[in-house]
Amino acid sequence: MAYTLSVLIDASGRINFGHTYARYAKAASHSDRTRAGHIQVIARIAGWLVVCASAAAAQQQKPRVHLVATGGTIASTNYYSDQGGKIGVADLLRAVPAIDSIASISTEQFANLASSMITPSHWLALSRTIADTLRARPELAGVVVTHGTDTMEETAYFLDLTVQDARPVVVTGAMRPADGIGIDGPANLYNAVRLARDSGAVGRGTMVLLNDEIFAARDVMKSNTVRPDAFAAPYRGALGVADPERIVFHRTPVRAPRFDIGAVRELPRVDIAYVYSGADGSAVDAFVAAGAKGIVVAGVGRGGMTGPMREAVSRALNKGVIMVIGSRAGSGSVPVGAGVRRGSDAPATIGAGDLPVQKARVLLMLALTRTSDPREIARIFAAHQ
Ligand code: DAS
Repeated sequence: MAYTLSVLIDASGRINFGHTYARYAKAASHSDRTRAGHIQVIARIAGWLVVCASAAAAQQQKPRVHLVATGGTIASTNYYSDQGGKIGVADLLRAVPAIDSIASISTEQFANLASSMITPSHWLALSRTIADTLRARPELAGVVVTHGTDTMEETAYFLDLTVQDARPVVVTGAMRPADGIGIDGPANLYNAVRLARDSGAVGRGTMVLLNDEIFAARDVMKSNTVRPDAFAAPYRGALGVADPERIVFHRTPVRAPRFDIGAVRELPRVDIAYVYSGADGSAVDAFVAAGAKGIVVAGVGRGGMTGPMREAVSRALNKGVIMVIGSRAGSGSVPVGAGVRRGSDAPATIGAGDLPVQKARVLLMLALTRTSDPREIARIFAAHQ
């Protein structure tokens, strides 16, 4: 039996239902036809409500992931011109419609900056935002942060050292801009969400995902200026991979107790001094004069220095500045040591272990929020190897 329904809203705003119930169209009385029409409308509304309810239920069953956007190439357009543009978090998501099928995403535009503009104050604020969100939303599976790649490893390590929640924080970005050719941003974002909602990611801390590879925030380094496979963990290797079928973990990262930054308003000044042939001690002296509480030296090989630099380091130690010695080699370790000279209480340099100097700086900044005792700081560095 064919049935046709029409709804007309007249000039006075009254809703009129018109309908034809084919077999009875002629025979049925006007009130019967009206009743049939109303039933039909109610049935349709009920059907629509059922569809909405099941869509909402499906949405609720999907893992929930919170996306915090901070900027970087992934959010940049016209990148290689002097008229660069930016896109916001909604456009980042629009480029990856498939995300909708794997997670229910909430978003936050924390900043829209090149990562060279991200400062230690941003680290503090970002870490607090993530911690607050995780605390307030127990239903979240994890958090994804989009970030410029240039200083991604520093922000990611800071988050790894300060976010206490066991749920994963995944930092991602892109080496190619949002309007580039063969762009990597959408795939990286999609895989980052897959990782953030993966139950195997719980307890692995902050991770960095680009180019299908998963790295511990502690171990990862940007190792190329433009290529999509720019990220590597030269000393310890990747944590796992985002294969098309599943997230695969090869190992669990080393994780020491986190730092509580609840009462920290500002991070202490820590600088990095680079060693090279003929380097004198000017950089170290200048950092001390500028008020550095700690200095990380990017030594040659296993932490070597020129004679004048060694003298500048001794001067800094005598003034109570904490001196951490790493390597500019890019891989390998400088033994941590005890923080004081053997047989005396005179301060000694502390080795960075296998932390790259930019990561040793992050750890030293946080260690200095707890103590300025070199022995204690050496213990903290040892615990984070
Ligand atoms: N635009 C640079 C940055 O913000 C590079 C990048 O994101 O790849 O770090």
